Amino acid sequence: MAGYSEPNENHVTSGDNSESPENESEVSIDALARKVQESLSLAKRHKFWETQPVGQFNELGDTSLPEGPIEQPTPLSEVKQEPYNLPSPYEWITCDIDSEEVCAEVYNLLTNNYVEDDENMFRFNYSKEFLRWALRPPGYFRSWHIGVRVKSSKKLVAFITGIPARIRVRNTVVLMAEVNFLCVHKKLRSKRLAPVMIKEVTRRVHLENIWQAAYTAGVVLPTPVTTCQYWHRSLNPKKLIEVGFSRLGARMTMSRTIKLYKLSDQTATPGFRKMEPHDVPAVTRLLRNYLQQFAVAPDFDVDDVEHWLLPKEDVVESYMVESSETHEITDFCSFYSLPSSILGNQNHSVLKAAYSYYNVSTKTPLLQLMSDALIVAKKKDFDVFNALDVMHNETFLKELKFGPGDGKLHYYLYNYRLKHVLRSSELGLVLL
Ligand code: MYA
Repeated sequence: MAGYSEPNENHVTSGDNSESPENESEVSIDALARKVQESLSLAKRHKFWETQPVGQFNELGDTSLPEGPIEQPTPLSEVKQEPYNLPSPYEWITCDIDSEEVCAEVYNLLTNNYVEDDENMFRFNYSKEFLRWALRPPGYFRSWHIGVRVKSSKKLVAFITGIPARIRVRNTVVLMAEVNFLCVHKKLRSKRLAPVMIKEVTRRVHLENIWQAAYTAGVVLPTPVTTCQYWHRSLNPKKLIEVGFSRLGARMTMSRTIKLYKLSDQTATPGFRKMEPHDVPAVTRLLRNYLQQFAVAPDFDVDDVEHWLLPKEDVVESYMVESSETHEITDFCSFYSLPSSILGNQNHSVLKAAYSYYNVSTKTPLLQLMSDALIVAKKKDFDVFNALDVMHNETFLKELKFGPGDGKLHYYLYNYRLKHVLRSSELGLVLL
C-alpha cells in the first residue's frame, strides 16, 4: 500500500471575506496561472515513470490503444543478470523474513519510516506477524523481498517487496507481482533511490518470467486504473477524538458522539461464526463466484483462501454465515489488522485499525453482514473500522455511519493497459 487517510471534516472557512473584487480577480488569475503551469509541467514531472511501461497521462482517453500488455516479454536470457548499481555506500540484500532478526530489522525500518498521514500524526505500524503473512503467500519468491543496507554499518535503510498473484483483468487471468512496502529511510529521501529499487524488483520479477504488476499508492503517478476513497467508522470515538484522528462534530458533545457510534453487544445474523480450516473449500467457491462480477479481481484458489482468509490472531479475521438447516455457507466477511503509531500523544501510542478485506453477501444483506463485522471488530478492541469504496462497499458505508476520509488510494498496473479508467466499485482487489 498505501495511502493514509483520516476523517474528512468540512472546514468552515474563517478569515476576512471583505477583499475588493479587484483583489479577488488577482487571486483567481494567479491561481489560474499556477494551474496552467502545473498542467504544462505535468508531462515533465515524472522523469522515472515516463520511461516505464505504464499508461502515460497523455494517453488518457485514447481508446485506439489496445487493452493488455504494453510491452511483450523478452527472452529470459536477455534479462539483466546482475543487480542494478546502487550508490557506493549501499548494498543489496535479500531479506529472509523467516529470520526473527531480519524480520525485526524490516519491522523497525517500516515502523519509523513508512507511510504517514499528511499532517504526520500517524504512521502505519504493520506487525511482524502481519509482515510474515503478507510476504509469504503460496509460491512466494524470497528473492522478491529486497533490502538495501549501508555497507559499513549493515544498517537496513530501504526495502521493497513483491509477491506473486493471479489477477484477472476482465476475461484474462494474468500472473502478476503485487509490489508493496516500498520504503526509504527518512534521511535518504529525494536521492532517487526509489527508482533503482523499483527497477531491481522489476528485474527480479522478470527473472521469474512474470511481466506485469499491481500496486497502490497514496501519490498520483502515471496512471491510476482507479482511485478509491477510504471511509472510517468510529468504534472508540473518545480515543479517536483525543488523538486527533477525528473531531467532535458541530453541535455534538462527547456523550452524544459515544451514543451515536454505540453498537450492539451481539451480532444479529443467525449462524454468523468465525471461519475455520474446514470452511476453506466452501469459502473459495463463494468468493470465486462473487469476484467474477468485477473488472479486476484476484483469481483465488483454495491455497490462496487458506493463506489470505483463514483467521490469524491479530492479523486477519474472517466470519461467515452458515445456514442451520442446510449447513450451506451463504455469506462471508473479513478484515485485517493494521495499527498505526500515534506520533507525539502523551496518552495513547497506538491506534488499532481494522481494514475491510473481502466481503460476500448472497443471502444476508451486506448491510447487516457488515454491521456484524463492526460488532466483532469492536469486541476485539479496534478503535476504527476502515473501508475503501471498492466492490459493493458503497451500499453500506453511509448507513453504517462511516465518514469519508481525506486520503485517496490510487491503484496501478505495470505493463498492462486498460482502455478506460475504472469506477472504484468495478474493482474487486484489496491490497494490504
Ligand atoms: S506505496 C508506499 C510507498 N511508501 C511510502 O510512502 C513510505 C514513505 N515514503 C518513502 O519511503 C519514500 O518517500 C518513497 C520514495 C520510497 C516512497 N510508488 O527516491 P526518490 C517516485 C511509486 O527520490 P523518495 C508502495 O509501497 C516519484 O514519483 N513511485 O523519492 C507501492 C519519483 O519518480 P518520478 C513513487 O521520496 C510501491 C521517484 O519515485 C512513489 O526518496 C509501488 C522519486 O524517487 C510510490 N509510492 O522515495 C512501486 N513515491 O520522477 C512501483 C515516489 O518519475 C512498483 N515515487 O515522478 C512498480 C512495479 C514493479 C514490478 C514490475 C514487474 C513486472
